[in-house]
Amino acid sequence: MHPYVKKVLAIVEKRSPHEPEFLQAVREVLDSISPLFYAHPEYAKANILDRLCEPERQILFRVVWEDDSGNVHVNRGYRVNFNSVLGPYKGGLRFHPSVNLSIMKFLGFEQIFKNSLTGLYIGGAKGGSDFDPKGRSDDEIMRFCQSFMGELWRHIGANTDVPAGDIGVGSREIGFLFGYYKRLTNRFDLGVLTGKGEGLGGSLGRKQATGFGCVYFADDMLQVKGDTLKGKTAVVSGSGNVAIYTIKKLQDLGAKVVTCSDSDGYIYDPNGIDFELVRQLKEVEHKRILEYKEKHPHCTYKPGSKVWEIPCDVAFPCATQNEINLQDAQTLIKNGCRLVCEGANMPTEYEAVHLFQSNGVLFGPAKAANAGGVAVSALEMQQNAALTSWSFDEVDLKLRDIMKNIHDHCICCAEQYGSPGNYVVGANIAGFKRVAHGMMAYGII
Ligand code: NDP
Ligand code: 2IT
Repeated sequence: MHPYVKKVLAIVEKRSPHEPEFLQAVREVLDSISPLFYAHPEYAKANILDRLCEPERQILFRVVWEDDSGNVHVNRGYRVNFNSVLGPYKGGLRFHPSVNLSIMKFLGFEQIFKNSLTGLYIGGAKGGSDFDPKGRSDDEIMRFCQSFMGELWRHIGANTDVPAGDIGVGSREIGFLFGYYKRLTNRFDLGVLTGKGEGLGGSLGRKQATGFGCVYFADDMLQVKGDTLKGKTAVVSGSGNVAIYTIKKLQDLGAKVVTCSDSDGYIYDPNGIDFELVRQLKEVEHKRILEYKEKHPHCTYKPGSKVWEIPCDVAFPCATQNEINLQDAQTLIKNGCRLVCEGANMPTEYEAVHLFQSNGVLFGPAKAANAGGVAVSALEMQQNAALTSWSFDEVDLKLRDIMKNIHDHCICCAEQYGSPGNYVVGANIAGFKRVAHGMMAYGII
């Protein structure tokens, strides 16, 4: 590792010793961009890395809300404005009981490079709360969202910070958040949030974008090897927004998807997952994946286990961080898996990534492979700014193009900096270079 990069890593470790997810994300990026610092001594002189690893602003706030029985609850709200060099802060909101500052910072840090890779004008941010939406009524969700926005509104804006969805936040929550923002500010600022509903300023294709984009990226990786997804057996984890549309596009391109999951367990359907049923159960009815078995009794439901034990050709982790550990990676490799493409953010532990790469498994890292979601969010911002809306096909074509550009850019940077075929190195260097260029141009701020 370049001595300057090593020095900054030690500073970050000292500054944030109790933030394991954040440190994991920083280590992975710093490790792979290290070669760049031999070619660009000016980056070290301007102390670019230390500046990049410290968020520009971190907002923490109390969220008080009342449940349907009149009990009063307190949660913690977060918004980490990580970097605004390339545009307004941009990134999702996560509502999940595991949310803490380390997770917010890892997600915000990753978002900087992901957003840079899209080639669009968006900075990096993340936010959310340790609120657990599971089992809550629509009214409770609404009251929570209103209380959350009761503080967040003063920090966001179409040219300042534009939140969107993530785990536990979909178009229902974005609707409640937007409605309350409008009421508080007396402004109909469509561009203040993305992932809005259809006909309500949301872009067609946003809902599908992360999953579709992830499969487009996998398709591009296979194409380089003269292969396709047709006829491949795929395992997908999760059954939320990203998983659902990853399954859909995999099926469209001729792969057979045999699994999906939630945090309770997984479904193995040897006949191929019934996409429409998963969509209905999870996107519309907000139910547990266990109910899939009621409609398809031939399938297997395995509680408390991970999908990675099912043999496959290609694997798509689409649930959450660190869901593939070293042992899962060994199992996948032993069973013949040839490609892993990350729909979720940092779903693969560091050692597992290296195991995949050293065993010749094609590995598509999250910040490149799942950038389709935020890219279409930026397209939503463009449509809102122009008070127009594009057709689904128009958005999907743009998404296809953006994913191909990201893929090619990764390949190109990996090759240029001595790691041909290494998409992790390619994505980190390509994402970093654009941000560093902006930071150098804007001076010491
Ligand atoms: P959803 O809330 O729609 O779905 C999340 C899915 O992952 C659910 O099936 C959920 O199961 C499962 N899950 C969540 N946490 C855990 C956990 N700790 N252990 C096991 N399973 C878990 O979220 P998304 O589909 O939007 O997000 C999934 C991943 O994709 C996240 O990593 C997110 O950051 C990333 N992502 C999302 C984008 C988007 O546009 N939405 C864009 C880019 C990345 P359960 O219901 O039991 O909690
Ligand atoms: O991780 C992500 O890229 C997202 N959750 C989407 C962010 C966005 O602003 O659309």
